[in-house]
Amino acid sequence: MTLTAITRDVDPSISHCELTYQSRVEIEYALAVEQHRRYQAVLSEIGCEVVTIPAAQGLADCVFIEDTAIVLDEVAVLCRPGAASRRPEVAGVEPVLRRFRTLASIQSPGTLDGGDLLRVGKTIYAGLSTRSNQSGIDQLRAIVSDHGYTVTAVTTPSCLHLKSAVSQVAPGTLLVNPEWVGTEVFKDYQLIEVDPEEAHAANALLVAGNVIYPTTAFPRTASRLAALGLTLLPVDVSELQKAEGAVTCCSLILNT
Ligand code: CIR
Repeated sequence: MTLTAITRDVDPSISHCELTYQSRVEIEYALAVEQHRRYQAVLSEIGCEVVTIPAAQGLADCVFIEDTAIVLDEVAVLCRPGAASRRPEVAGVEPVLRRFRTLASIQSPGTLDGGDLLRVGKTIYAGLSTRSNQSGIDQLRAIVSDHGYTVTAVTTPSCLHLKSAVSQVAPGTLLVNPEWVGTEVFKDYQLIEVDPEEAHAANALLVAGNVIYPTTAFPRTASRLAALGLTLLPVDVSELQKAEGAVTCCSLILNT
């Protein structure tokens, strides 16, 4: 079994990205590209086959490929992003996913962003957010329940996506910002809280036992993770963070 990481290049229009909670600040395109290359290199170094889709001209947010799909072992579900500007991104991802999986897709009036979907084993936690609505979540449930998955909706009123507030860092262990998501639904997991001074620190990318993480941006939370004995692989995604991006959003990881 191989791990494939599908990524998508940064488009030069990234400065025109969608923004919900943050103010617009200048994004240095060349640095964003360099940081993204380093992110891809880390994925490659830990054994992923990295497949890269060219940027779609003028689609400012296309680097955030996670939002276009959720890929399970049994099926890939093409999302219908909540931001209308992002819906055309899906067309460029579809033919690549088709090489690896049977496809299903979310239809109007449903909206769903992959960033709102946290899969832990056979459970998918789905954020009800400004981007993902009940119809999108219900459609996802109808598609994946045949394959034995449970979909649990989680309200996320204070941040962009569910995975801005919670992500998996080890088997049975989640990294969480309790200010942004209720933790009751996650009570069966070991919960590591972000440092209170690092609100955006709950997004980590767990791949093959390694935690890809912006250690420089979130040193206090990184120390908490390191204290657990987790292997942290540092990446600097400062330019993508200015676009409200993080580490999970820049790849789709699949067993192939
Ligand atoms: C957006 O607002 O859609 C983009 N600027 C950022 C998306 C980040 N996606 C993610 O964390 N899954």
